[in-house]
Amino acid sequence: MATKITDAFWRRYQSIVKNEMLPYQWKVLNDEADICIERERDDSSIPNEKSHAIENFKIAAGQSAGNHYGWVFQDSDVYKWLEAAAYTLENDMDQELKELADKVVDLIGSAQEEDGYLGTYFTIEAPERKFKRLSESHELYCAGHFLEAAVAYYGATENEKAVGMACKLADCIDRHFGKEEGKIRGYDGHEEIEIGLMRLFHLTGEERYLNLSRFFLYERGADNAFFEKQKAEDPNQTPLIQGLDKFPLSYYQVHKPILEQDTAEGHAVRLVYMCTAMADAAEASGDEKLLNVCRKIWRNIVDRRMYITGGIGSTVIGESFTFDYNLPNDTMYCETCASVGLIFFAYQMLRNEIRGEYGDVMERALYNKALAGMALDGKHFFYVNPLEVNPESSRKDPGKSHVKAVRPEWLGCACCPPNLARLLASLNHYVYLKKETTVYSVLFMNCESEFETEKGSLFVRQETEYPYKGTVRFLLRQNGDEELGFAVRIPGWANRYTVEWNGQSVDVKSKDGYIYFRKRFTDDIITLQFDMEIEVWEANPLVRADIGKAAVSRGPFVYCAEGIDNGENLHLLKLDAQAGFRYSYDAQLLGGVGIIKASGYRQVPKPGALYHKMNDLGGETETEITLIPYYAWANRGVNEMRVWMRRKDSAKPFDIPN
Ligand code: FUB
Ligand code: ZN
Repeated sequence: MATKITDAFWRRYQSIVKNEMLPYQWKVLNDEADICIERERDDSSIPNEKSHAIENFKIAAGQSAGNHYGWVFQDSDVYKWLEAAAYTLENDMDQELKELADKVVDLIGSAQEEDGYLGTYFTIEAPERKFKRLSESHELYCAGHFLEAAVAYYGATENEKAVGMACKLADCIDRHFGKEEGKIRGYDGHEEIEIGLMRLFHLTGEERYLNLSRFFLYERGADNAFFEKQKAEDPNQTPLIQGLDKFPLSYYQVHKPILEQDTAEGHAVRLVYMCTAMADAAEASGDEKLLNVCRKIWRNIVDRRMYITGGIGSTVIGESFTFDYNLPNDTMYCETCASVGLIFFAYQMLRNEIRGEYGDVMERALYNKALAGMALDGKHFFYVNPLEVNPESSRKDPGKSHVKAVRPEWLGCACCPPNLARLLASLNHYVYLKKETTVYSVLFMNCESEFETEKGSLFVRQETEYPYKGTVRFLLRQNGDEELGFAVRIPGWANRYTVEWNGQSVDVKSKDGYIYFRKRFTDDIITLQFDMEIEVWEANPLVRADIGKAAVSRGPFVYCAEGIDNGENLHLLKLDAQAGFRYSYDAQLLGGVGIIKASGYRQVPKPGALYHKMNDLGGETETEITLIPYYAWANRGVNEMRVWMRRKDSAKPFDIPN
């Protein structure tokens, strides 16, 4: 499958990746950027003097002297950078970037040990501790990221060196882990190797990598005393990551055997990476049991534990899920990496079963949460993505030190910026999905694609003004005489839509969020018109944090109010959802955004006492409320922000269903 994105909205992001993110991140990884690296929360154990990531490789390779610096998983920043560079080269070959990336591959190769082992911390500081403290070591997590980068690099450049190194590393892991006598029967504290092995399996067809990925998944929670035993046996009792051992087993998704897990527990990134690999392995091996686990966890996330922005992770403690309907807006975590992982999980689910809701969640997380992870300049990043911020609270409330009001230049733990870079650069891999002789559209954007099927090739040109207007046109042309399938996702937010086949209106019923065509396509045009209206949302009343509040969206974008447009104390604003909205596109604002103006009221507090008798609270003045897309917030200085607004009207009473 080859898709070339031509879309103005997304090409802008991809050119930011190429021209801003990659060069900037390269400087940071080389400690050449004159920046302030912020700790992601008030915790003095977070290393924030420098990145040192490239220097760690040089030291491990014997090209430089010194000690390892940074997290034990600092290598993964380099691997994600390389993966983003690979997708960027796939989109637009660039000799200079390719030479730089080749050098990075060479450097990683020089740091790889003879037996295939790769991990600068352990090579430099603690060779005797290799694979001995997996709850904290992130050795397999980093390995997984390298495998992903190597596969992407091969895809872009056909450079076999990186894949050769990846196979050597995977073989090293295969020699050390497994059920056989003398091997380690365990798993990493942070899932990721499972994804990397699946990618390597898809590229090479080597069944051992699929089996190893399945081994790691199935071992999770099979012996949940594994970490404890390893720790007890480790002659060196110094932790690799301070404080990690205080978390419960669910933090690592090892509290139960994998097939018994049915809710989203623990560290959010870990969970969605695990689910991504499970869904991939389920499809590759026809494992219905594994797929059922994915389905249950998916339902739990989407129906009870996901923010309207596509963010996940309700607490800073363990960067974790908490419990059903617990979605606080101002203390949550919603790590950027977690939404990136949710997009991966959703796409793998869609590969297993064609249901529009998977594409809907991809779209929600992509246009809102993921994009919010980065400033419009591509050089400032959020790790944590709040739905409500009061900058004074962030400054003065120690419980909110993780809730930043503006994006830092870099973070002590820099997992998110390169993760976002690799997602944006690889978007062409997520626009469609091909299964047998049918192509399914997943995301809407201008692009051209060529798909090879067993029954000939299919060319598809997609034309749209998405994300601002709801018309999407597909031009389809095939080679070969047999019928091919083409299916289009109907976005969950579209209340109404029309379909035309070569200019004639047709009545096509959707099934699980998709409409289907099976034809011999000869320059045929399918035109869909989704009604892109402004929608007002309420949360399930069990979400305590959102009761009496409303959120506004239009098309794929969730909106928010910022202080710069609406004045201070956004909590005093009440949205009058009945009074209608005004929408306009402002090309000059925030790189071009659709603005929503709403009618509302501002409560005017009565000065004086802290408490008043009811009905003696002061008055309200009419006001216009300005809303901007959530992803664009915090690009105009330090600012209050909120997604969920108090509602002026309470909704009409609902009839209680029989
Ligand atoms: O542990 C590696 C990465 O660092 C995780 O995925 C992020 O949540 C951050 O903790
Ligand atoms: Zn992250």
